[in-house]
Amino acid sequence: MKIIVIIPTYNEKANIEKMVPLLEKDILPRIKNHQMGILIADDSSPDGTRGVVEKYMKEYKNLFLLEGNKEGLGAAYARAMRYAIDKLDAYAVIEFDADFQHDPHDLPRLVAAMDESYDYVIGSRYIPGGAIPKEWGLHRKILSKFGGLFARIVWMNFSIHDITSGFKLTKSEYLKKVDLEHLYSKAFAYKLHVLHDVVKMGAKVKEIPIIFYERKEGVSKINKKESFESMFVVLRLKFDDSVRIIKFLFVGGTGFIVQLLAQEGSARLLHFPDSFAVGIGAEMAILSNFLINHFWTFSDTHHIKESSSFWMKLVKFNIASLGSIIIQVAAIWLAELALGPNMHIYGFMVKTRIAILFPAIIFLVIPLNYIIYNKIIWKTQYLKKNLIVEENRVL
Ligand SMILES: Nc1nc2c(ncn2[C@@H]2O[C@H](COP(=O)(O)OP(=O)(O)O)[C@@H](O)[C@H]2O)c(=O)[nH]1
Ligand SMILES: [Mg+2]
Repeated sequence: MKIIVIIPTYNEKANIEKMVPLLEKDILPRIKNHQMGILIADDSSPDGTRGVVEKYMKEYKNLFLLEGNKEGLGAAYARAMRYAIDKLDAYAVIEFDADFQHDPHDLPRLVAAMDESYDYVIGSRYIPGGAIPKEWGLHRKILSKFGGLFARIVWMNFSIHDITSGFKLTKSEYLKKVDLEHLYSKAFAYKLHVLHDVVKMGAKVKEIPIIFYERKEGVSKINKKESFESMFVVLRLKFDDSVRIIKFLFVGGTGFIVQLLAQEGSARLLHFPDSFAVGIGAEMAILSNFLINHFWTFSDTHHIKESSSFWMKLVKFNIASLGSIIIQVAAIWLAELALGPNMHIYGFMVKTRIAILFPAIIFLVIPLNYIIYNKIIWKTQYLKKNLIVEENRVL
């Protein structure tokens, strides 16, 4: 398979002068079962990095250069990844720094992990055997650790220990489905976006320990404002993931209003008996909730062939709604049995049926409905699978 090591450079002449021959003569030949290549993504470095690369290109036929304007690390990587996939036909790409902070001797270990059938291999500083530079002060150590911790907490993903590592291998099959041209950051935080998307697609991830060294030549291009941008990117991605649940909650709110309007309308204007009006109100709310959820909250699921027809979904939705009523009745019945018809909360006497209604809806009805809608009615679990099937057809 063809694997391209992408090295972004900005004023890395001294480093690239040593790095290219080391990789070409010593490291890459050790990887015998793959066709290895190097793509330097240089942003017109004023120090003449380009000249060095062009000199080496005469000697090494698997060395490529992609020039661009300086927009940031993420922009350089996005451009280089696209080039590696489309023009160089890469099966996988490796993200790798020019400045020897990543040990070139670790490259074969990343590839070996891919050969073990992993799709996304992360060189990790924060698992046993990995390390960050001893020379770093406490401030820098905390900052480095905090960025990743923030993402892990917001995304509730604790299975990956080094989210901000810049040394990793990604199979193109996954990278192709990432919208590289619209990443939320053109700078350092691009890597959070790519990781988020690749993991969400269900890539098999492996972390291998790496030691991250102190930079020896040249200067770091990272600045403080990037930490804030990273947090913003993490939150924006979380928001994207939460859009469905936000819509779902909103629809629930509109259902309440529809119920009230239909109930009062049929009682006051049409003079239906009260109990009948309540029934009409409830069914109207169920109907409107179903329609808005079907055509808005879950509109991206219509092509899923594993799911049932529109009418069957409506039937299931009604059954689920009936289930919600039963849960509420049962919760109140049990609470009254245990606590009596009245409760004392902070010295106030409250009817048990009122005190229990809110927690029952928030902790039982809403989560349960959300799960039923996703798993049983609109079957969102098939979205990921269908996406991959579609992709294969196009290829
Ligand atoms: N092409 C390109 N490369 C960049 C840019 N910013 C950083 N790099 C390269 O990305 C790698 C990592 O950057 P560095 O400044 O060392 O980040 P740090 O290790 O986090 O301090 C190095 O090889 C840099 O030359 C950029 O804007 N464009
Ligand atoms: Mg560096």
